[in-house]
Parts: sequence; structure tokens; C-alpha cells
Amino acid sequence: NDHQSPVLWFTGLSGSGKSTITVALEKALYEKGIRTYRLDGDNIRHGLNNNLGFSPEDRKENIRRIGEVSKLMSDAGLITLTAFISPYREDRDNVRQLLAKGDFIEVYIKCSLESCEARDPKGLYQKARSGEIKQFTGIDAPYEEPLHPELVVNTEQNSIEESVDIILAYLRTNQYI
Ligand code: GGZ
Repeated sequence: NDHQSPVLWFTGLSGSGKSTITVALEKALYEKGIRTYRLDGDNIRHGLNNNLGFSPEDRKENIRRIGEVSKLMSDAGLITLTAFISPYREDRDNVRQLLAKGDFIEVYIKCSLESCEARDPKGLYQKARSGEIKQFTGIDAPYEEPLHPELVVNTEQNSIEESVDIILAYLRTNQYI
């Protein structure tokens, strides 16, 4: 299991583009015959983690469990794509430690709060500003930027297609695919 099936750990603000990019990347990999599994709020927060909210403790536990599941998926031979805000550096680093060296690829989906808030695809920033949602990342809860991510993709500068190409190029250069 040496660099066979890494975990691509996407992190970034709500609305930064994590989900959209992982969906498009999964499609691109599928077309190359590469087997993947994608973890996101829809299949994790509604199931395995449906007892968790957005307090710092719950986010920590959310990320810990997702890290463990990612490790299993990776052991099973799937390139695993995770799309969670994962706002705490320590929690992300714990997942990095859990995985074999080279098996954790931290992808920072970089987008300013201003732009994420302007996009506001689900109207959540507006609700956070009005106080209807508390502890919202970027508003009244922190987001700790990665210090040494393997990859940074800026979605204010790159289209979805370009973002996917940047990630594919990284995977090729480093012989993951
Ligand atoms: C951040 C929240 C919150 C709060 C609900 N803070 O844009 P979305 O809707 O689809 O993605 C966000 C998602 C964040 O869940 P994660 O599991 O990725 O978070 S973490 O890694 O921090 O555990 C957002 C929605 O859930 N959401 N309330 N208070 N995002």
C-alpha cells in the first residue's frame, strides 16, 4: 500500500467549491477507469455523524471519524475524496498522522470569505449574519488555513475545469495515477 490510493483531503470555507470540484474530479477519474469514493456532508453528516453538530468538539469528532473511514476506503484501494470544511489545523494534522506518508494529500480550496459570502449558494451566510445560524465558519467560528498543503487551488482565479486539471496534474506528477 505504498502511495497506491491516497486520500485527497479537501478543506476550505463553505461555498469555496469543495463539493463541486470533488464531484468533477471524481467524474474525470472515473473516465480514466480509476476507482474512487467521495465522502461529503450528504453521506456522512446525514448518516454516520448524524449525532454531531458544529461545536468545536463535534467538528473535531466529525473529522476524526471521517479520517478513520477515509483510511478504510484507502486500504480498500479507492482514491478517496473528502469534502469537509475541516476548519481546525490540528484535526486535519491528526488525519495526516493516521495515514501512511504520502497517502494524505491536503488540498486547500482557497476562496476569500467575501467571495464565498457573495456566492452564498444555500443562503447560509445570510442566516449566519442575521444570527439565525450560530458558530458559522468564517462568521463566528474560525477557519484555520493550511500552512503546508500539498496543493492550493484558488477558485476565484480558476474555473472548476481548471481546478480539476491542476489536481490531475499533481496526481500524475507524483505518480498516484
Ligand atoms: C459551517 C455549516 C454550519 C456551521 C451548517 N458552520 O455549504 P454547505 O453548508 O453545504 O457546507 C457546510 C457544511 C459544513 O459541514 P462540515 O462537515 O464540512 O463541517 S466541519 O468540517 O467543520 O465539521 C454548510 C453546513 O454544513 N453548515 N451549519 N455552523 N457550516
